[in-house]
Amino acid sequence: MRRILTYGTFDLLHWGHIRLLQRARACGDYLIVAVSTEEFNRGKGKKTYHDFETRKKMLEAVRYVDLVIPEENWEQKIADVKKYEVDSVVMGSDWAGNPNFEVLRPHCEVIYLDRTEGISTTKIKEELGQ
Ligand code: C2G
Repeated sequence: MRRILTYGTFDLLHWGHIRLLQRARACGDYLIVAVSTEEFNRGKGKKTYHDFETRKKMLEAVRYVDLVIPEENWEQKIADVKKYEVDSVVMGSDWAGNPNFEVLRPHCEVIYLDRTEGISTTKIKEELGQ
């Protein structure tokens, strides 16, 4: 059973997120999503519309997602890969080459999938005038 892990904020869940989850799941048989906590987002200077619990519940309702865990810091990824026996970490291409993910290569495969153009949480907020 190939186990896949991905990380993200997944605020205002949209088609770009769903397409990423769909393709990440298709890379294996089991998809784990590590969703960022409020604390971690504050550290990234990110304010989300939905809180952690809501973003977690929304992801758990997505057919491609098998398990949702908290992303609390940048340093947990190697431990996550070992703890959940992950075969591949899959991220969108905006993360391609990022040291936070390249550091995982000795422990698992790292795959970057093309981002879905024309959609982002920021764009949604801007177009809704927030
Ligand atoms: N994504 C995508 N296409 C979009 C928007 C997002 O493929 N139009 C992908 C991103 O590349 C990422 C995932 O969907 O792999 C989640 O995106 P965000 O919620 O914006 O997550 P991010 O802020 O990139 O947080 O430790 C890593 C961070 O937690 C990632």
